[in-house]
Amino acid sequence: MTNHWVDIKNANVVMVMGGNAAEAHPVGFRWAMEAKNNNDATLIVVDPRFTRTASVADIYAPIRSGTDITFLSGVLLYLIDNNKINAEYVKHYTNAALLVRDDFTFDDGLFSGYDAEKRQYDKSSWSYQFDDNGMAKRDDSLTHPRCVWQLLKKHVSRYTPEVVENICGTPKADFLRVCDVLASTSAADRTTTFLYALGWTQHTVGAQNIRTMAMIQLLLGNMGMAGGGVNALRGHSNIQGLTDLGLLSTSLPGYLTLPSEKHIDLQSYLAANTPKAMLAEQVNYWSNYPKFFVSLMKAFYGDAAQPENSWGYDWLPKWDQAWDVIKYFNKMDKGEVNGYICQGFNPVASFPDKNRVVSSLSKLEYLVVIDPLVTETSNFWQNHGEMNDVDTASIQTEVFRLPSTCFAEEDGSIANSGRWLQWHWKGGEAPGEARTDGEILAGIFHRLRDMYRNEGGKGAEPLLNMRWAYKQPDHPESDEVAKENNGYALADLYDANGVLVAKKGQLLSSFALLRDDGTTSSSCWIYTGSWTEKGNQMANRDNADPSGLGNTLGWAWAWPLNRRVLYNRASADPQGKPWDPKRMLIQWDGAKWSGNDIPDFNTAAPGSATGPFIMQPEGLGRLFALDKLAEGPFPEHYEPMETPLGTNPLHPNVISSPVVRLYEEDAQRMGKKDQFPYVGTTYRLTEHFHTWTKHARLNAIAQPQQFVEISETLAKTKGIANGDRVKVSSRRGFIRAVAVVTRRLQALNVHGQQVETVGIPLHWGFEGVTQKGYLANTLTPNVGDSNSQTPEYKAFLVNIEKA
Ligand SMILES: Nc1nc2c(c(=O)[nH]1)N[C@H]1C(S)=C(S)[C@@H](COP(=O)(O)OP(=O)(O)OC[C@H]3O[C@@H](n4cnc5c(=O)[nH]c(N)nc54)[C@H](O)[C@@H]3O)O[C@H]1N2
Ligand SMILES: Nc1nc2c(c(=O)[nH]1)N[C@H]1C(S)=C(S)[C@@H](COP(=O)(O)OP(=O)(O)OC[C@H]3O[C@@H](n4cnc5c(=O)[nH]c(N)nc54)[C@H](O)[C@@H]3O)O[C@H]1N2
Ligand SMILES: [Mo]
Repeated sequence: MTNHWVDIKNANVVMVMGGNAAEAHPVGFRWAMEAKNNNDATLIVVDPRFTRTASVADIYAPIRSGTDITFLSGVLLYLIDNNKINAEYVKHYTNAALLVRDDFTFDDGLFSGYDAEKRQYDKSSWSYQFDDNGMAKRDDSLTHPRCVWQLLKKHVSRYTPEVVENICGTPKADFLRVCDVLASTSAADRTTTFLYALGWTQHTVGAQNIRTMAMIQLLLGNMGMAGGGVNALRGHSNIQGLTDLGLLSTSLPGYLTLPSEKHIDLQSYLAANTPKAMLAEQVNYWSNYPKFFVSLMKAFYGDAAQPENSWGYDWLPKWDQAWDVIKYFNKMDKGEVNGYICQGFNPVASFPDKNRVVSSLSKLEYLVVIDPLVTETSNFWQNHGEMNDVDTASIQTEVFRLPSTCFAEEDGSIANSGRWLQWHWKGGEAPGEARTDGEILAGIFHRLRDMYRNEGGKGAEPLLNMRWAYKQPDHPESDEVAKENNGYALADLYDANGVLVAKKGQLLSSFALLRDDGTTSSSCWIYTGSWTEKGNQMANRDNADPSGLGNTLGWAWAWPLNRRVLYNRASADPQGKPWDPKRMLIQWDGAKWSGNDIPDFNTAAPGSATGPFIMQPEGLGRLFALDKLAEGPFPEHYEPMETPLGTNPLHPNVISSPVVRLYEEDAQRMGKKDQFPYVGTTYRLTEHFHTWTKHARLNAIAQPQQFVEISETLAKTKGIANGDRVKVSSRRGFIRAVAVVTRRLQALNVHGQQVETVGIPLHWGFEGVTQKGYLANTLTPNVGDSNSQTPEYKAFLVNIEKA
């Protein structure tokens, strides 16, 4: 989230699209209700299903799964055509005025630079025009035919209300009503907050869904504002921490990039990742990249990281392409993987195309499962009839189960969606032989390191040189790791005026103190300030809220630097006056910014040329994304990989995303609408958490048995009655379940045909105390978004029959 949970109460419009917050975030959703009940906010839900969130909404609009870019581009067109934008904000805080290269084009579904063979773009034309000083050219009148504003207007001009209705199946009147309410927040003192989750991310165009919404927020002037922002409601309680700490295949902690094989040395790596300002007078905060990176290497390798060895740069792995789960299982299936360590992951239940996952695991020599529970993955080799039809005797994979504790059995911090790090304390001792994940990993680490020491082997340096300075080497404590994340002064540190700012050995109070000369360490720069010489800031529990905005700066600690609303400089106009005085976040006191939040790093006086989007080298919010996304600098509608239309009404030559992440083996497992005419979509229920709570009797009682949901019209066509057993099949397999016939799902009229949706909750499997069920992921396709590699769990093709 750019904002945070409590801040939702400040919104005038709460737009829930691409998520079902009442169901999946029932505690946080209270803040949406608070906005509705106490701030007179309008709650809008746009979802293929009439959900529990929709049941308390002021406006509900249906949409065909996988078509949100069309809907949101239609909103962009509406705002532009009706002049419902915050014009001053757009002009000064976005890149609307910047000129784009002449060779950037868009035609018949493709942007310039497409290479059909590689299924990739050469993105060099997706850039600005630069002057002799390397600064982007601009036209503040916004009339130049190559300025972002004019190109954007042209690009979205195709997304008329009629096109939205035709592609999304959203009735035109519903769409226009949503537009009208959103448009009301272009007023300087009104905001919309967008709450989204997997209904947007789990598509082959997931990242672009979110981006289109972010563009709306820029046009409305809602970024940086209390009650505004781009707010991902994250999934597992600490999944924000997962991305913060770089647990993605091409990331390092603090949103640094893991080197690729293109960057053969430290210099080329730093050059590629340290942006140069694209406009004069910008903060361009990523220009500090080398400080964050070198401090990370000092945390990893300690004294072994020295300038002579480029701080241990060669010890980091270098990627060729994203080594995500899609690629890994593809290699496993080809027999190219010997062993797999599965920690807190149940891929048989949660990864697409379950039958292929099981056959891939069968090709391993060994599988290690680190988990507090028995999972479908640790028992993948067992035959459970149709639910897991394997030939146990032929599977040679050796499975090791290492029971772990869960979060309630250890101290630690949890990062929530609002970037708050909240410390928690162990609630009880773990049962049986369970150990913490840290202990288990430490045990593996020491044994591996000893083997390398004694027997030698390739690529041992990272292990041999790793810093491991814990009091009990076999049992790192959470507080030790947390302080390592925060970071230390490794020498006395002086500022530019020669004043001592931190003594050797002290915890650092801010990432502004980090250096690229080896005198500081921090294993996650954005967490610097979370545990300082003043103590553990994450354990702060003062909920005083003097402004009434809910920023509670004394409660826990938010990265970066306890800032609650990112880019809060944009909450004031260029002259420094808050757009909405009632919701003032920061203001200029004549010498500095201060107010009800920790001011953004923009220290420039009002009226200066310094833009509020300090992480961008031009300081501006990007309506044109340059080369950041795989499909193009503007969003474009592409059909889901398995489309119920079989065409793209906008450009039949380019149906689905031209750059999807798809392996040939999986391409052969894609279905067509003639055999599988209905849209399948998977989702959650409040009563269960993934496949864990089917082990808990109370949850099993609340939702004991697997079901699927269909509309009354589909039920009639197929002769299915409420409560009948049905078989749902896709190109990849089938499941059986009970049919729930409901008016919550409706056929949508799309491009001259009726599109029906089959709703598939995902919580059942062959383990646990619920009734045994088929894994929903038996049906889903293994195809991913080309930016995030997230699989398309929300839109695929199925058939349904009475069993
Ligand atoms: N009780 C409970 N809570 C949970 C979880 C759980 O298992 N149980 N899981 C947690 C996790 S890990 C996560 S990531 C979050 C997920 O939170 P959510 O994303 O809110 O959950 P989902 O139920 O997967 O999907 C949300 C909605 O997206 C809609 N949808 C599907 N396709 C589209 C589309 O193309 N466009 C639009 N606009 N909507 C679409 C679906 O109909 C569904 O109502 O929930 C978390 N919270
Ligand atoms: N069809 C379909 N598939 C989906 C989704 C969907 O919407 N539709 N949603 C996707 C999403 S958003 C997510 S997040 C994934 C989740 O998929 P997974 O990452 O596989 O997550 P879980 O099943 O929630 O948890 C995995 C395991 O972690 C264990 N665990 C819990 N606490 C600890 C701990 O402290 N240490 C260790 N070592 N293990 C622990 C649990 O017991 C569980 O077995 O599923 C994805 N799969
Ligand atoms: Mo998730």
